[in-house]
This record gives sequence, C-alpha cells and structure tokens, in this order.
Amino acid sequence: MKSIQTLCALLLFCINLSAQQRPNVIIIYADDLGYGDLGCYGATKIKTPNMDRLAKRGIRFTNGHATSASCTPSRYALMTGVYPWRKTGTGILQGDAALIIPTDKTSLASLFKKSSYQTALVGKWHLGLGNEVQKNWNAEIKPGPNEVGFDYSFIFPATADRVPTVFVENHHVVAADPSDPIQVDYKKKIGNDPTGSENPELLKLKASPNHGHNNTIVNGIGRIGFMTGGTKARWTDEELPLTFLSKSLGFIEENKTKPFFLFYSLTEPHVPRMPSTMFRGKSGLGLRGDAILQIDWTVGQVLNKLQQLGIDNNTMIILTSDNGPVLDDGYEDEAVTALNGHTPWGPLRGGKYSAFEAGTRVPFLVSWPAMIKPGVSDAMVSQLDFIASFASMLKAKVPSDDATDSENLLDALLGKSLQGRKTMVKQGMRTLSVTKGEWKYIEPSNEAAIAVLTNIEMGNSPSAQLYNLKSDIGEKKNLAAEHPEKVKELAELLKQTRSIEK
Ligand code: NG6
Ligand code: CA
Repeated sequence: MKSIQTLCALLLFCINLSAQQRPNVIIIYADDLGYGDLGCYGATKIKTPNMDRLAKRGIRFTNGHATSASCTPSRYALMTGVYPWRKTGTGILQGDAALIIPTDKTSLASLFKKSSYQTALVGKWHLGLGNEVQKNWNAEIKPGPNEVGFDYSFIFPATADRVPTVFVENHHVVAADPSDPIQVDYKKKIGNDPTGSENPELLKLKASPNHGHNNTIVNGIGRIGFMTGGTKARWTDEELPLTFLSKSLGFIEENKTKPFFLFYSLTEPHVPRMPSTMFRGKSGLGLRGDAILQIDWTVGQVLNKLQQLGIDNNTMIILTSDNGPVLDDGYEDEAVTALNGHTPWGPLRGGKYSAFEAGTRVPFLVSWPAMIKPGVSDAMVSQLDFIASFASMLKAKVPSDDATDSENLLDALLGKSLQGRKTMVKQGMRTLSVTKGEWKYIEPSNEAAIAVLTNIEMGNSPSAQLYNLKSDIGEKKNLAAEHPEKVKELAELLKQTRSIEK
C-alpha cells in the first residue's frame, strides 16, 4: 500500500514537473514601443497598470534587446536565431516582398511545433510572403508563416502603413472577392483609388511632409504603396488590434488543454496610430499615448483570459518590442506636439533606427508564475537568444547549422542566473555596434548623424565612438580618445563576429 502511495506521489510529481517544463508560451511583441513607455520602466506621464502587473510577477530586464532598430531585421533574428545583418535583404520590407525566412531551417515556431506544441502567429508579420514580389493576392499565398512552423496564422503582411491593407488567414486573404481582385504595386499607381498626393482633402489623418505615406488612400489614410481591388477585404485601422486580440483569445481558449506557443505581434504604437474609440483622448498624449493605453488594456485581457481558464500559472509571457520609439514616423498625429514631457526612450539616447541604445534596448518582461521568482535583472539578453533558450527548456535539438548566433540564456530568462550574454552586436539602420560588459563601441559611419524626417539621433559619426554604459547609459561622453586600447579590442571583436560564416 505504502509503495503504491509512493508511486502515485512520484507519478504526480512527474506530471507536474513535465507540465512545468512545458509551459504555454506567449510572446507579446509590440511595434515601436520604447524603453521609457511603461510605468515599470519609469514612465510617469502614462499609466500602464497591466504591463506593470506583468513586471511585478516576473522578471523585468533592464538590458533586454531587439537585435536591430527597425522591424524586419529584429523579427528575422527572433525567428531564425541568426543576426540579420549577415544576410542581405533583411532590411525593412515592402508589403509585397517575398518570404525571407528559410523554410528548411529551424525557426522559433518550428522548434515549438516539433516539440508537439500548437503554434500560432497573430498580428503583424513583415517577413514577406510567397516566393515572388509579383504574386497573386487572390489565390493561395505561400510559403509564409505556416511554412516556417505556425499551425495557424492570422496576419497582415507588412506594416499598417503599407499596402495591401488586408488580413491573411493561413494562405488566403480574408474576404477576398474574385470579382474584385486585389493588385499591389510599389512602383507605380495601379487602379483608380485616390491617393494621398492627388487627393489630400480625402485624408482623415494627414501625412507628414516628405515622409511619403501619400499613395493609395485606405480608410482615409494615405499608405506606402498602391493597391486596387479587395474593397471588402480592406481593414479598418480602428478595429485592427481588437481583431488580433479576439483571434489570440480564441486560439488560447481552443488550446487551453494542450501546450501552445502564441506569437502575438501587435501593431501598436506603430503608425498610423488609430486606436479604437474607447482609447481616444484618454492618455492626454495624443494618438501615440492612446495606442499605448490600448496595448496595456490588451495585455490585461490576455492575463484575464489565462486566469479564467485556470492556465495562467503555467503560461510564460514575454512582452517586448521590435525596436525603440519614434514620434513622427509619417503622419501628423500629435505624437510630437502632445508629448507633454513624456520620454518614450527613458534615459537612453536615440530612438527607432538609431545605433544608440534607444534603438534596440526595449521593454523586456518575462513572467511564468509557476517557475519564475519575480525580480529585476540587468543581464544582457536578446530576442536572438529565444531559439537556443527554448530549445534548452524543451530539451529539443537544434541542428548545428541553424540558429547559429542564438545563445542559451534560459537561466537568465528564468531569473535563475544574473549572467546574460558577454557580448552582443546591435544594429542601427546600417551601423553596427558591439557591447562587451560595460563597454559599447559604435563603428564609424559617414551616414547622417540626425535623421531629418524623424529627428532622431542615429548614432552615426565618422570617427569611432566608445561609451561606458555602466556610468553613462545616455551615451553622452565618447571615451574613444581616452581608451584607444578598448576601441581596438572592440573593433576587432566586431570584425571577428562579422566575419564568422554563419
Ligand atoms: C519606414 C517608414 C516608416 C515605417 C518604417 C517601418 C518612410 C519615410 N518611413 O520606411 O513610416 O513604416 O519604414 O517601420 O517611408 S518598422 O517598425 O516596421 O520597421
Ligand atoms: Ca517596429
């Protein structure tokens, strides 16, 4: 009798252990959310109680990074575990781009799928679709997310400011109508839809001068690129996030008894900022602030759903952003004029597109109530490391040719160790930097120091820059002249990292 009891106890222990080793995993990936945009990272002008709740029950990383200061390369790295600057064609993609994620390599999604997880992608994709730029949007569109490991995908192809402004569910445009075929062109006008440049009087959101965003008008907003057709398939910006939320909650509910991986890729606070009516004017900081309130509410909805289903304890949530913040990124939406002293970049210098810290250092929260003891970690971690870290958690093998830049930082991500990466390369637009311990070196570049359109300090300088991030997180004092040996060491390290064939 006693031995049966012991056996049962052991069995229960094992079941529990395996459940805890195989948590549900949700990555909530914001678009252009800054290091200083959250209360838990010091924001005082905007309230983010739900994200702060996430921080309180998990680890808040102060040195967590996207690989790059713009969207496509950061997402490429997150999905593949390879530095994006190793591969040409990983810059910001247009909405008609072909898929840039290899289908024959391990991706973050295929890793989970191979470990018998149900996998889903909901939201912004921006990694291309199909094999060609010229593609038929009215037929089956592949390869795409489903060919790189997602069992289910409900996406928009690129950015909210790029055509085609349609949802794609698995391989098909939602509400595609053969009698009103969708055509897309990024070079010349196609069809008869009005454009922002020809008919500015039709716009409900004015484009900022010189940014473009003045091609086909959809829902009163000028886009990048031209489209025609698909009248019924076109989204309404104000309902975008709610649609993604409902698809995400539906997926969670359907898979509540199985382990699942959900990549929930938000569109906010990327332009065009068009939060739904219930958030309009609520932040007092213009539409960008309202969009952040909407993110926060969304996070609360996910947390509530997990709680209702009784699975919150064994669900890991990672909340982070694909790059740093920008104010004017193409529309006159008051992001600049209504800022009211808010500092989306926190104590950091630069912003989206920049080689300075605000380009890649982003909010980075990891929670898993069953396993993680709450706290704050200064460990240097990157989204690049998700593949190797989750492979370790799932005890899955990644072929040695795959995810070659990804490091296993599982212990750091779970707060069991304060040791993160020893070195990390970060990417502005083209300019690379390397950080080793407290030292950061930015390679010389002849590109503009300040981007005229966005008014962001790009971190470019014709001479080498060296900063001590421990004493000078705002990268104010270039110490290159004082420490030539450090400059030499880090320049060499960058050269070496770059030259390794991956
Ligand atoms: C830029 C767009 C910007 C935004 C960005 C992509 C111009 C002048 N600016 O090219 O508005 O769409 O691409 O942002 O066209 S990201 O977060 O997806 O990288
Ligand atoms: Ca982005």
